[in-house]
Amino acid sequence: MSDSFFQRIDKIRYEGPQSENPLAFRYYDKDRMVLGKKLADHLRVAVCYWHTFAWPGSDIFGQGTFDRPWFKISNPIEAAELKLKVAFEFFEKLGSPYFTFHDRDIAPEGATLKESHSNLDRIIAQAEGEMKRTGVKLLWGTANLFSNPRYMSGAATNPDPEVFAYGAAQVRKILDITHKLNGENYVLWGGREGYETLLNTDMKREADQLGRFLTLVAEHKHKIGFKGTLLLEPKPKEPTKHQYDYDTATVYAFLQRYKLDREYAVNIEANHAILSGHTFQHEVAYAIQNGVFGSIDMNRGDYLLGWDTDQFPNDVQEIALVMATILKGGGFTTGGMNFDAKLRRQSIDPEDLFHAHIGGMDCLARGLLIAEKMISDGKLEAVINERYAGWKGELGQKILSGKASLAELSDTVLEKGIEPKARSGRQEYLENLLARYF
Ligand code: XLS
Ligand code: NI
Ligand code: NI
Repeated sequence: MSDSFFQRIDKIRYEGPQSENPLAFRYYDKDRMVLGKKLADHLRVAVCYWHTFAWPGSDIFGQGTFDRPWFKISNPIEAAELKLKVAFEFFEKLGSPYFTFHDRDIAPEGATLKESHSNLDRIIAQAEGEMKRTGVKLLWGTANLFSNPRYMSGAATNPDPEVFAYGAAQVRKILDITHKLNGENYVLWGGREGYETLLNTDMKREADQLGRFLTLVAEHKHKIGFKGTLLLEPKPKEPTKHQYDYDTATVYAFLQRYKLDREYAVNIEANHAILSGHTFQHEVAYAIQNGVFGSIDMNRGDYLLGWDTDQFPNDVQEIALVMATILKGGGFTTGGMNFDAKLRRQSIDPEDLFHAHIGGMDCLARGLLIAEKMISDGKLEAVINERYAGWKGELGQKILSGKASLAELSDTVLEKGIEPKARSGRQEYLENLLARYF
């Protein structure tokens, strides 16, 4: 069995925008300085294990299309070992500084939880070695609390407390592992935390259960001294009709209600934002403004399809606006940009994995470089500052500081005969200004 799955591919290098080499970066120049920081340190790119190495290319109508050697090994531990080798060969050749994984992506589920744990221990020991050898770091770990049938009615929100406890056991294990691997974050995506019909669902009770679960996770984090960030990943639908973590605003309200808003931040997925009826930039801006911005899952959807198609990013304008928003918010702390993205199932060659990630990284780098220009010349910012300038004046300050009552404001308007002047929002002017950056 070949343990160099990507032997035809050399390390991917930066060759500049003029390069015709499809296996080279044209914008992702990792050491280039951007606003005082290396480009790679702004983006903090991660490759995900599940779509890239665990998913066989199946869809609801058809079986896997990918011919990967580890899918053909009948011993699941040996398969996981080969998969791990190939994964790190990929991270190394691509030059992604980070990776991400679920417990069940990296090691097979056993017949009992004990067996699953020992499978994990065995593979994680090898992963630790690969991380040391390559210098590739863990952006975040997570538990798969949605694939196994036991979770069909939810994990934390299950009507059966035994399922809740089983989910807790899985999270405890993988949070400990994430800590051991120096993971920088821990993610919870509530795949089955939602409902199909209120005919069988007590929504209030399920919310309390979820609040309890998240509290237990936060307590455990502190107990073991994990310094990374706990992240919740909002998603509005799929697999359930009503997902409890609909969008950032819903998650933020939930966190406040259960007094967890200082314990958790959000992992915003680009296409989840779209599915919830928002732009990606809106979700990022909302999280930043409320102090819960954590990390990004960097995959686009398809505007004609209403589900999570998990495609690699290709819209430089969208990325530039989001990058500018992130930069203005101070950039990532523990978060980064995780490609929670997969190939189309006809893209069956090993090279396709490289084309996908190279294109994604170049798109992010290009977006970052454009955001740098937007921020440095300050033209867009100036329009916003000017638009709200009135609030710096006497009246604005009086209102904001709470020194004017409703009656006093009324008196002021009447006494001074105030008649506000309408001013253009200049959207088309701004859109033209934006177009000039591209
Ligand atoms: C699914 C989610 C999932 C999380 C990790 O839509 O994006 O992949 O990122 O469990
Ligand atoms: Ni995701
Ligand atoms: Ni998703």
